[in-house]
Amino acid sequence: MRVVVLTGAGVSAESGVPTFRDADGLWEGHRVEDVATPEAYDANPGLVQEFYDARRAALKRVTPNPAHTALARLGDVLGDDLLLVTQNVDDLHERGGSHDVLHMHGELLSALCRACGHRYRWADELSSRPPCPGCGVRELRPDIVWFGEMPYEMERIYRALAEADLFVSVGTSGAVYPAAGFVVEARANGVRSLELNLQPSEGTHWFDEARHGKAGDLVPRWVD
Ligand code: BV8
Repeated sequence: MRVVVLTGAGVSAESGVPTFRDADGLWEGHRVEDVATPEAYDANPGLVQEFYDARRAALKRVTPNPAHTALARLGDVLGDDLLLVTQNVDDLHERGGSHDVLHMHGELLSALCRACGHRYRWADELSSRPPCPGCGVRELRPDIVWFGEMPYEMERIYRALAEADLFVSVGTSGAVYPAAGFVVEARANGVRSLELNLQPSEGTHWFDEARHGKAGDLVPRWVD
């Protein structure tokens, strides 16, 4: 069976990673426009760098939860028949045992050179924005897809959505596109869809089935 799973901040919530739009959300203290856009970075690179440095540092204090490890078990069973796409920029899927995770919005543990486009594993000294190891230009930035930027590997995602037997969305509000439109893409291709979320998402009406509760409970029950 070919499965596409999309995860959002809700899959990491029980690990202690703040979500974006819940009461104590991540954007608290920052307007999205102030930190998650290329314009914000150009206007105030220090603020944006601090925002991502803080989230990267917080990764050391969190651990995968049963939702992450259940999705890793699913990957062990399905192999290449599972495409795990995450909107999250944390590394909890990998630390939970998943392989080949598709980070459509980039990763905290990666840096991108705006001059040559090369992506690097993050190292703490990159916070001081040294010259790019590849091209020598001082244009390294967080490897995060900001609003108005094209998410990574969209072709691969749409191809998988067209060929899947099942699309499962876990822990996302359905507030941000193009990820929020994946369920519509699945339906257009006759692919069954399931939502696993704490509460109905903005797109819940598009899903064939929706189960509401904590990812740490719902995902292992669905996988096992
Ligand atoms: C693009 C990285 C085009 C940053 C992020 C009008 C209509 C449609 C679209 C648009 C529009 N105006 C503008 C747009 C486009 C825009 C967009 O969608 N805006 C929205 C606000 C309307 N999208 C973009 O700009 C995208 N790019 O469109 O490019 C283009 C075309 C050609 C060429 C170039 C460009 C890029 C969007 C990516 C932005 N980056 N993240 C960072 O991390 O700092 S977005 C960010 O919010 C997340 O990555 C995530 O993707 C997104 C949604 O967050 P969620 O993960 O869903 O988290 P949220 O808090 O919202 O929800 C958590 C859910 O979990 C809740 O439902 C909650 O109930 C649940 N939950 C909580 N606890 C649990 C739980 N569930 C289970 N268990 C629990 N324990």
